[in-house]
Amino acid sequence: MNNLVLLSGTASDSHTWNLVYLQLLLEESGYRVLNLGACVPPVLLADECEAEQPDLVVLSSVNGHGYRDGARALAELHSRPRLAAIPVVIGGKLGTGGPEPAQADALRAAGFADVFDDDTAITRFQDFIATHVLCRTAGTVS
Ligand code: B12
Repeated sequence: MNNLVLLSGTASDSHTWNLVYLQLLLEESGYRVLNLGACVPPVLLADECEAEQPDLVVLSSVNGHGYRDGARALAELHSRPRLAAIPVVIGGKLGTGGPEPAQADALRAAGFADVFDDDTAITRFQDFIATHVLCRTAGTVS
């Protein structure tokens, strides 16, 4: 059975083509994808993660509120012991003024496995899923 990726928009974000793009990219890379769609509140996101136990959670936001929405989503996920080991990443246009490295580092410090918010996002994300997710399943990465 292929690895399952749970893909979701953030609570305030109504954009959907970013999610379609990422779903296709992940499926073409061999992953199963559960796409929750846009405007997903943290509690619903965490409920779905508890039910599905995905190998990776991918959050996407392009409306400019991603740094803030992402932090709230992660806080809910990490408040639940059964989700503690599942890596969570976020990417897109997370602020309104372009990439903000300090904000991205704050999200990493809060517990995101990585943050993809600049021109290298897709390339770095492809490297991430090829190594981290497959290695985690094989038991070589905690
Ligand atoms: C189409 C569009 C809309 C449509 C959305 C239709 C739909 N079904 O999705 C409509 C008209 C509804 C819309 C609404 C709004 N929009 Co709009 N929209 C766009 C637009 C023109 C294109 C977005 C798009 O579909 N791109 C195609 C997809 C495939 O690309 P993408 O979204 O950029 O995602 C790429 C990357 O960001 C990255 N990526 C995204 N997520 C992730 C996650 C990971 C993990 C990784 C690795 C990569 C990644 O990968 C994708 C492929 O490269 C952009 C401007 C632009 N040219 O980008 C503005 C834009 C995103 N919108 C914007 C805004 C402000 C809004 C509104 C708030 C406007 C308003 N005042 O109402 C609302 C949103 C309300 C809300 N609650 O969210 C701003 C966001 C500002 C910012 N972040 O700096 C933008 C950038 C326009 C601008 N220049 O100001 N929008």
